[in-house]
Amino acid sequence: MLTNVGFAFSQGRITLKNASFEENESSPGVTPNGWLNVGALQTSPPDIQPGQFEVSLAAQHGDRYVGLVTRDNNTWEGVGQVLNGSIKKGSSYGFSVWLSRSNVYMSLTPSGKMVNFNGPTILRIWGYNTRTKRDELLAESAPVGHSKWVKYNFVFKPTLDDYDEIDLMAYYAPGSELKPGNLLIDNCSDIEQTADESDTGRGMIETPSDEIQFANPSFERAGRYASTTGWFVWQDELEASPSIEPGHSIKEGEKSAAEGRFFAVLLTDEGKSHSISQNIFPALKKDTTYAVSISLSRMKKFKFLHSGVGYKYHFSSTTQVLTKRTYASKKREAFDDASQQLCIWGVNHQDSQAELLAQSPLIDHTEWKTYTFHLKPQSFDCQQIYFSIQNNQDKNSKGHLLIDDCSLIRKLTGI
Ligand SMILES: [Ca+2]
Ligand SMILES: [Ca+2]
Repeated sequence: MLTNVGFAFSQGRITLKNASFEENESSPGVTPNGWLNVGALQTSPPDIQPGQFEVSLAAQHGDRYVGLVTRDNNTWEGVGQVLNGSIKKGSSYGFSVWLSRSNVYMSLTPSGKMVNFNGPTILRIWGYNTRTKRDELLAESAPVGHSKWVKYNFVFKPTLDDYDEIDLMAYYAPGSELKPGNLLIDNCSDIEQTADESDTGRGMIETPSDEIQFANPSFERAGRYASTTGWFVWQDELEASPSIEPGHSIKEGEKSAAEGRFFAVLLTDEGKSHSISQNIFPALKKDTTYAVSISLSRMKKFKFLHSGVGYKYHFSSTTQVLTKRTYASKKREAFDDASQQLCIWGVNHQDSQAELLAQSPLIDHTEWKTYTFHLKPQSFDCQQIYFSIQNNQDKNSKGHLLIDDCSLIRKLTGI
């Protein structure tokens, strides 16, 4: 009797190799030791995190974890492992894993655009029989939209075959098909046979409260123009392009940043305004109040440099195309005849409408000051935020505003 119990126990528990992804150094495009790369052919393997693509979340267990992405060309990453044993048709198994999503995962799309792979994903767990080549989707998680580690518990029961390999795959969360996303995985449990056959297939989670993080919130990512640095840019028929300073129109040492070294400059001219925007995740919810802080300043004199090469942008909610234009010669043009205010807009992607969520006062100071804004969408959820500038008393004025150091967007409760 005792022997039988012991036998059943050893049959019923499978320990994964390198289950916490500790055996490799942090590195882009590395298949973890003991695992297989089961992503699409001719695409890069997963990443050992943190430290790659601006992912900074500390490991849930040990020092490292694996990062998987979903791409805009219908491919996604995954890791698989041939098991030391197999999971049996008709038996139930318990398995847990810690999952998260990084708010920032800056990388190139297959077509070469630098974007933030921060969309939500789900984890799909597949069983695979290396002999019969049969596979089966054993379980999938709820959407992983949070940026903290959450333990997901799964119970699964193979129905078609026995499986001696399991594959952990990132896949688009419902409604986020073809969105660049990421899934962080750490600390896989043993796979353990269980008598519990309830709730087969779907992970159970507690959703933590969340904060929304801008990519490149302080404009420190190197790049001459904002568009290559995690922000979308719209120049509204202005001849000039929004710039990152110092280094373009402002000389090094002429104006220090509020935080770090660099800041962004928006211009306005006769009611046309530059704007910079980002898709955010999770979306701002209608009738919910959020707070964000942003540092603002201006220059007494500001002359934009139209240099020998400029860029013109075509813009949509998710993509941006730059075309180069060449100026005959360098010229400087003043954009400093009136103070400007920052406008913060929320955009709903389904109906492409924007709602003005908050405005600063007119910024007439040349030192940096931090303003805290309350954002409460009244009309719809907002998947995108953009900043523009104006002077509401002098709409035709020609001016500029310096922006730096955007905080996390925090949900406020009780308001
Ligand atoms: Ca780990
Ligand atoms: Ca900065």
